[in-house]
Amino acid sequence: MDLSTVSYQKFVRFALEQTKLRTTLTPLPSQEKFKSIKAKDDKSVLKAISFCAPKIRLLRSLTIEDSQSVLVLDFAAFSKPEYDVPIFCANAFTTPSRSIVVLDLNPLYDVTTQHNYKEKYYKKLMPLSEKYSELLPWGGKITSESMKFFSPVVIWTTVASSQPVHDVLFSAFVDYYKAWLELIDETNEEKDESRISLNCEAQHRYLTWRAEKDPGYPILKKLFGETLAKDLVRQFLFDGVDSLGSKTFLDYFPEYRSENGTVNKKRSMVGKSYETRPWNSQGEFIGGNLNED
Ligand code: BLA
Repeated sequence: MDLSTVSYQKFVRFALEQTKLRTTLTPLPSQEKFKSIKAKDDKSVLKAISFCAPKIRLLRSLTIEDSQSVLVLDFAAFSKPEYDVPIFCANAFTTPSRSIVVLDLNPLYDVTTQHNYKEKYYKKLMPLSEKYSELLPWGGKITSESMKFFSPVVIWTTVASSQPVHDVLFSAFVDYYKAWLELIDETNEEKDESRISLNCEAQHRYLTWRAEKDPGYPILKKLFGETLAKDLVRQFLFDGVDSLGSKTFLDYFPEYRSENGTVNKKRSMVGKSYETRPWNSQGEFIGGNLNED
């Protein structure tokens, strides 16, 4: 596909417009800091925006577009820790031949074991994943650790790039983002300090995982060099990783400790699995016990 005919800007514009209809967005300092960074290749066009709102700790978007070779969307939104709302996550990596996509409302708590959390947020949303299961089919084996961060409605797909696929992706993005905004609208502030700290730690664990193991990192490193790529990851994409908690990657994921005490560079200690969708239409996990890995 000719990538100059498609773009992820429309996705970002839609999300901002919809959010502004419901709440007040305030730009964050990280937007100023990263908005004018340039890629080394002089071709990729970068757009970085970040905001907060009364119930939203961080809403940020990074797009990298080089219409000759690649389009990247990394869009996420995190509630403030006073709310246990799932994390909106839209990631797409599109080349002229293929698109790798994750679209989800990533749970704060393990939905395979915490049934209340699953019922609270995902029961109503199950029709969403049914709606797209044919056009955006399961993308095949995946880094097993990722499954703990995915919800029963996750769209994980690798598809041949085309205009119709791009249109379906937009439609799915619209549905999932509206669903997330509804959750934000409806959520009530948690007053119990211990529950607030649990929410905070759940976000911190998520940020810690992604800041260390995101599959997009090698590309960011190639485009921006190691120092800037690291700053982009820790201070922009996964902002909060250095402030929401003090645990380290190895505290959360001790299985990654290598013999000399550093973090094992492998993306997965378990390997890749889940050839087919491990959730049934009721949102029950049918992929075995995630915690036995
Ligand atoms: C591949 N990206 C992947 C894969 C997943 C994700 C699951 C398949 C490889 C794997 O099994 O891990 C995305 N994984 C996620 C997300 C979460 C997760 C969103 O655990 C959230 C919890 N992808 C991007 C960005 C880039 C990118 C911003 O989102 C580039 C800047 C690139 N993703 C990218 C590439 C691959 C990939 C190049 C294929 C390479 C690989 O398989 O490692």
